[in-house]
Amino acid sequence: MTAPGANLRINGERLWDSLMEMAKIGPGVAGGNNRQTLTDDDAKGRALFKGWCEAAGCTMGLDQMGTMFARREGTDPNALPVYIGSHLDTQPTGGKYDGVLGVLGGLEVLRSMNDLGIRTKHPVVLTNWTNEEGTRFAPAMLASGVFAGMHAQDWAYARVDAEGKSFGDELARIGWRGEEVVGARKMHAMLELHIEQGPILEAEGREIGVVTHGQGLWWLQITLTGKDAHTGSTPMAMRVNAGLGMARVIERVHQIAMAHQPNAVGAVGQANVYPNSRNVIPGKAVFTVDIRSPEQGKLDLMRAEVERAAHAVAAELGLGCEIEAVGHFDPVTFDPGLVKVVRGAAERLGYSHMDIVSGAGHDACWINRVAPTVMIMCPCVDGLSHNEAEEISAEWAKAGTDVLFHAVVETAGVVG
Ligand code: HGY
Ligand code: MN
Ligand code: MN
Repeated sequence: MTAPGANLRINGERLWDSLMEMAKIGPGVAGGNNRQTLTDDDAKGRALFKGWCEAAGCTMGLDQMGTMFARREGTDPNALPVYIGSHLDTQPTGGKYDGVLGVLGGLEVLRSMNDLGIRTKHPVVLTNWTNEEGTRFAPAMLASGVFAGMHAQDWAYARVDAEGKSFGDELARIGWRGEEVVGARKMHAMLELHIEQGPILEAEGREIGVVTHGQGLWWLQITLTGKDAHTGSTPMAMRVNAGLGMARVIERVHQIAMAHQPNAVGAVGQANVYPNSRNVIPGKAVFTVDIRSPEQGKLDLMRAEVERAAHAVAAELGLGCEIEAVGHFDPVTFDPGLVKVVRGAAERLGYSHMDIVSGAGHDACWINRVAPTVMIMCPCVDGLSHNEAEEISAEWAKAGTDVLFHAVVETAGVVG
């Protein structure tokens, strides 16, 4: 398809206003957002997004995982649509742009196409994927995973949060469970705009990341069981301390990731000890190991080493040890043809750019299994994300959305 002219640009101010408007819903305590999936705030954000899409002339779809689809017609109704979008759910201490830039940047593309009277052969569908973050209901990218056939829908509905509420019940409670069969939609292509969530683009002074690959990931939930006992009167030799075991495993995870540098990361972000009382030796510890690498062999080796280390620590301390894989996807190679389109768009628009591997997981990582897919990234300040202080510049937001605009128009094919 022919590439659009360099003068084709989005309305950066309107985009920024929409980002700030959405940020008012589910505010955090330090300037960011706490709009976790399937909460009342998520429902409010969905309603605002739906109103904006309808005002832009889109027809709305909703599937059984609550994923929202806003369709802008093309001249050929039978042509498979070009999908754009990301997610509106946030971490509990999330930023204003993680996921949201991809959704509202996509909306800005539709608004700009309307302003400029652009008609495309393929329809364009803007998507809000349910539960990308996976923090309330593990794993991450849950709805896009069901869409790509990686998870059964019943399994997804049965996922529970820390209060024992199930995904399926909460989706019904907020009134956003649709009728569409998940995954029935077929795609011509999928393009996701997202902030980098890392320091590379800013450090290199580049405005655009052309995402060629994505890291693979394992989330391993480890449960160590020992014996509750008095922290004062129990002799050290008699203790069966699950908290100590967790501490040793956390250290081993760090050492394993460091031993596989470069291109390996590992940490424990979620950890609970029980009964979590100041003067009780923890009889149980439950924590999730997050390890990632763009290299399949390294990723699988790290998983084996973490599991071996956990069992060794458990044996040293006389603890029970159960390990459950609660999240996984292999390293991703995005569509080379779409990567070329994105790179060409950045070039044509005069934005500095570089190829990059996504450190974070995204819905695009799953959709890449069922359609040609690519990602576009913009920098974020100090590479900080999953932190309420997450920040981007309006210029970076505009640059990423301009590139998305060009890549969408080229992929969907301008008519007339
Ligand atoms: O975990 C991730 O990489 C994504 O932010 N859900
Ligand atoms: Mn995200
Ligand atoms: Mn995130």
